[in-house]
Amino acid sequence: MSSRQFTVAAAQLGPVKSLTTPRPETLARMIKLLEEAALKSVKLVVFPELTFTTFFPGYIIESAEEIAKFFEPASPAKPYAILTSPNAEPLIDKATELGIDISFGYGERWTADDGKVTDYNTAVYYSASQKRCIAKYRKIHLPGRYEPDTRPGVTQQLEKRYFTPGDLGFQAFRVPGLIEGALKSEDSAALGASEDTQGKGDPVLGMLICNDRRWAEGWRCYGLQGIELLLDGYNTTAFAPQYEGSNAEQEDEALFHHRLSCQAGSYQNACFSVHSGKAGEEDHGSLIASSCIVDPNGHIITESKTKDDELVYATIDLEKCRKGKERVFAFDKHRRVEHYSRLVDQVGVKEPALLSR
Ligand code: CDV
Repeated sequence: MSSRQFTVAAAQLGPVKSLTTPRPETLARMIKLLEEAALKSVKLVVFPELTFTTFFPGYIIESAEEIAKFFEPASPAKPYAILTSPNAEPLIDKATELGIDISFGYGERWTADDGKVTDYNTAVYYSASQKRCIAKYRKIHLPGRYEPDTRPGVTQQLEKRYFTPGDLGFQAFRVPGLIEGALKSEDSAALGASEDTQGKGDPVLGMLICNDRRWAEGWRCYGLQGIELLLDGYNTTAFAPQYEGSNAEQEDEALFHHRLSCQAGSYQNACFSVHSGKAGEEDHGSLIASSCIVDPNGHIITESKTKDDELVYATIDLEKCRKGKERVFAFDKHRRVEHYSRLVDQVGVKEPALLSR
């Protein structure tokens, strides 16, 4: 094994049926997947967006008290209070016992020091070797709408109602303990100033959540930090009665766009990526499966075969990121930032002026 190899997994979950599905039931399923991961020598397991519950933004929930049940409290004094929440602690304990890092999604209710409360769609990275969370990401691209669609029988997508866009940006982070012999800052200080340390340290990771994977901007922010492995959890609608096409046609198209986004993002930023979905029929609607692991050439190495709980795993070699990073996507050689200002100065589309007759 090259020194930059380790085994990663997407822990796909089948449906979490309803708003009242008992939490311990779902936790037990997650722990079972972790135990399976241990048998396969997996070092990192990625769970879906809003892992612990049904996809609650698919429902119209009127009562503030009911909504609160889907959020975990956090604050500057306790940014990772999720670790000791009864809704998550048994999973954390199991990850620590098995020595497996995990990332998972949940609704985060953040109370700032001035008392302001903000709700986010959040994912964290828990390092088993450090026994703590070493990174947090808050979903930036929130799809759907604020006001429910009032047409009878439609599938709702109300993320703009329940969440505020994330405020943490796309911050890559290094993960200790995954690779033996990774270059550390002390070693690098002893090297000559001209020695290239890129691709030699502890792995560089980043997180996205569901809809974010469709936006090249987030991927590139990570690409510019040398990302080697991107983690992404999702709940993606397979079909909805208000959209055109049969259910099968819509699902095929949803799967095509899911794969296209994951494969393009990995290729264009020369990184591996793990995509972990919640799949199947929940009470609000139907979700695609196809949890997958993608290599830096954009190939899907492995993909789920069911819409149930399923561990999708592969051994990856981060050395394989070097080719793309040093040739086609050697950013330092080929990017032309003098032409990219529109990307940050403009949000919506401005077409060129109309032509005259
Ligand atoms: N949870 C999501 O972000 N879902 C969106 C759907 C609504 C399109 C997604 O991009 O997969």
